[in-house]
Amino acid sequence: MQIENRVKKSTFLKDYTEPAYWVEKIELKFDLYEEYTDVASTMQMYRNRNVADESTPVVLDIRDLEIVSVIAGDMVLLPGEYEVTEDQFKLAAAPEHFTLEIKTRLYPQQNTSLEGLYKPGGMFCTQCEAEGFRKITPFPDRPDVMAAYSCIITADENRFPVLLSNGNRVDSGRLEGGRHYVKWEDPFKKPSYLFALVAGDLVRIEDTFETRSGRTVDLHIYVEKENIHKCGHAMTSLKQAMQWDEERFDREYDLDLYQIVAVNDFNAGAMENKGLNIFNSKFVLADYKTATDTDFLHIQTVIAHEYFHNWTGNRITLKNWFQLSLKEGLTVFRDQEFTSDLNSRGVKRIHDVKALRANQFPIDDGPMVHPVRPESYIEMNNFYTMTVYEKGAEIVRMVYTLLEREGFKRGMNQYFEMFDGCAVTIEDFLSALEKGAGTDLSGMMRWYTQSGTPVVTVTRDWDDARRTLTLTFEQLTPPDRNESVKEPCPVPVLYGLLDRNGNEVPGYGSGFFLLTSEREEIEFKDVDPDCIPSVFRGFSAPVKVKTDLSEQELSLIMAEDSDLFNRWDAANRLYFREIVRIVEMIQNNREPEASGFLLDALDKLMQDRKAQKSFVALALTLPEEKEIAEQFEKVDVEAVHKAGKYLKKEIAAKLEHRLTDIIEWCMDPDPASLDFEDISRRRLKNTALGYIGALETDAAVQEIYNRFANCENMTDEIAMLHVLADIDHEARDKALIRFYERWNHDPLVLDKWFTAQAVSSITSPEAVELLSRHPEFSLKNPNRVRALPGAFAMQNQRNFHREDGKGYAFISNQIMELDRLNPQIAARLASAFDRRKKYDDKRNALMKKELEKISRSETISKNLYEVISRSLE
Ligand code: B3K
Ligand code: ZN
Repeated sequence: MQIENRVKKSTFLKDYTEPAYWVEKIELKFDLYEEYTDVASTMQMYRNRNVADESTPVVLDIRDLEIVSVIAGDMVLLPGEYEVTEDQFKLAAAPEHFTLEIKTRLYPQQNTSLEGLYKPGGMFCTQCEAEGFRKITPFPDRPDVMAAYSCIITADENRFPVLLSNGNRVDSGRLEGGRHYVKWEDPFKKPSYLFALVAGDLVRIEDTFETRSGRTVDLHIYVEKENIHKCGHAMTSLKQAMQWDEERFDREYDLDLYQIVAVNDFNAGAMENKGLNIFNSKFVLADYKTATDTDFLHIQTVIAHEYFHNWTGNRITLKNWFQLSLKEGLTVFRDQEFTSDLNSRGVKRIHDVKALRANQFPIDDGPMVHPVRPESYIEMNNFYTMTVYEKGAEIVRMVYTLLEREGFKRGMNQYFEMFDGCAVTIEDFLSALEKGAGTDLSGMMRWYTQSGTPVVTVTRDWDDARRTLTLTFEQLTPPDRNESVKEPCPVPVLYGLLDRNGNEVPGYGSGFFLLTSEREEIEFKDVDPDCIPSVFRGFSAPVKVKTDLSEQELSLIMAEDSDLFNRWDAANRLYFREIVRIVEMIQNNREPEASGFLLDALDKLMQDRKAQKSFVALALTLPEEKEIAEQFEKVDVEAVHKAGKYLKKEIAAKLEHRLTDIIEWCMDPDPASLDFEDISRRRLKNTALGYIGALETDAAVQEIYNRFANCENMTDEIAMLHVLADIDHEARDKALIRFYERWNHDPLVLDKWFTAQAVSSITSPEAVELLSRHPEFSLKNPNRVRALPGAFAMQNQRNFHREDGKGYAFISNQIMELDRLNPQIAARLASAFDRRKKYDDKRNALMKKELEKISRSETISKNLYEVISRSLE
């Protein structure tokens, strides 16, 4: 019964109250040893008179902590003089100002949750967001308590020559017994989730950045010795981000030192600790032999994202965790803009929307549905979601559209001015923008508080006499567990109008209108009857759009629209329609057949030499099976797989000559170059080769294998491996063995080897289970979990959902084992079952059985409990 309560306790936004005591200053001392770590924390605290008086107890958060001693003021307290429960440390009362000194003993080498202080490999590091600081020392571990930190670290000098924390290094020296110490002081007050410590035998690359006011900032990136040659791209990205933030947002860096450390075992992508970012090594380390173009782009984005947090998150932080999107949605928007400015805006937009539709829209339709600002949580870490991050960024983007570039900039400057050094709410953010820009944003708050994806239906009416086209927009958000009736949201619509040849109809080039109610109309006067509306250009709102456009009209938009996003979107819609049609043919035992109009449209696209190559690659990419699954009320797993495979092969067979031309067109990019044109060449060439591979003839397989064996960089090598891994041919094994032998010394590349197999449509549950017993597989490394069971459950529709339920059983066993080690990652993996209701009764029942099995575990973590119990509701 006790376990039940432990995991069921929710925290509600409506219950928020200010903290009873503030922490002015905290001095930390860490003595790191092989078997344990001693932590001494001395806090200067004072009462918050708004909410507390002399009888108010001091309550600090704790988790899994061994308390060694407590001194309050000058008094050593005996254990009976303070109270320790499972999650709280309590003093009955305290004077208005007081000092509290608490010593704890930690066992970082046993900490497999990778939260708090832990010891991956031979180093020590911390991860405190969201609530990990309480695993280090008792503290009001909430983002609105901002304190000044200092930190002394002592450790063996040989084993841990590098000792890092936030802020500035102010002192260091030798100690007895081969030990040494370093003292750090952070001049900026911060919440506990931004505290960080690193100790290890690391090397660094160094650079400097001169800020626009003329200060020199030292930039250090720390890695393990063998990776020193792989940090250059991360450093370049950091400097690009620093410069961009000065130019676009007037934001300068505020300390004299910026440090990044790469860690192999890391739950998230990276962490924006003040002055000491800790990164998953995947988002730091890269050279062209071991990292793909996509990896390079991700590094640029994540480095920038964490850097941008220095202002949006650190200088201005959150009043409570419910406001998470205030920093994450806004910072994702900023990193998207950065990437768009540096690379291709249109291509970036397509990638982002594709990811949002594939991964966020399904959350809104599943058991974890929550508003961008959630109302409650059991485990905060479960709310680091695409909804909070990416949908949050879409809301900021809509605000940006409404205020336009200059208004938005004024609004942001107002926000920085008003709230620097404060812990604030999303309402504060919107009101600062309103004030700065002088534009009313009322209504936008609904996007944060109401869950679900609005569906906007656009219909056309033609009035012959008036030569007027009327577009009617209707919005409806389906009810969910949060609200049974949804209110309309303000939906910005960017649109244009094309004539029958695909030219913009003059006067309607960059139309904008704001849909605020359930139903509104716009009129196009004095136009031709066959003009075609192109709506939601650039995906101007995170909604599902339904239109009455015909295949021919979509083909024209795909070929001619001036908006790159809508060109891609039209192609994507054509694919969906086509595959749904083919699925129905298969279900009715009819011979599948691809439509002429689609082949014609693709034929044309493949000959478009004016188009950007990355765009062509995206427009030629068929939707993944999990995206296709979303098109159906109930998914027919095998038919979807067959339809996708058939269509790809048919396109390849009918347009092989065009594909060959494309490969020719994309010849010889410099294998080491990250120039956008070179990246685009590789992308398009590999997309075309994916089609060639789909032919599955001996000649095609041979060609792919030859290319695989002669690759000069990882982008090409892994692309060819994925093609081969999906073909039942002896070349598949040969390639997998070759790749393994070549790369098994490099953990990040080995992850790719696991993933290539995990996502292959011919990797059975039995095969993936066997891989999970590979000596190189470990549940202790989150990247490896994401690479194998994660990739299998999320991206291998056909085999995860195999009819006999073996895929489900494998994943649920992994989840249960993982939950004992790392609850955060276990809960992530458990979301694989979230689409349960999309599948037939038999599969649904099999998934339910696994969920019930997991839910019966007596040691279930609250992370996992929250996800599983919602799934079972
Ligand atoms: N703020 C961190 C994520 C922390 C995850 C905690 N479970 C990285 C980021 O979003 O920038
Ligand atoms: Zn972030």
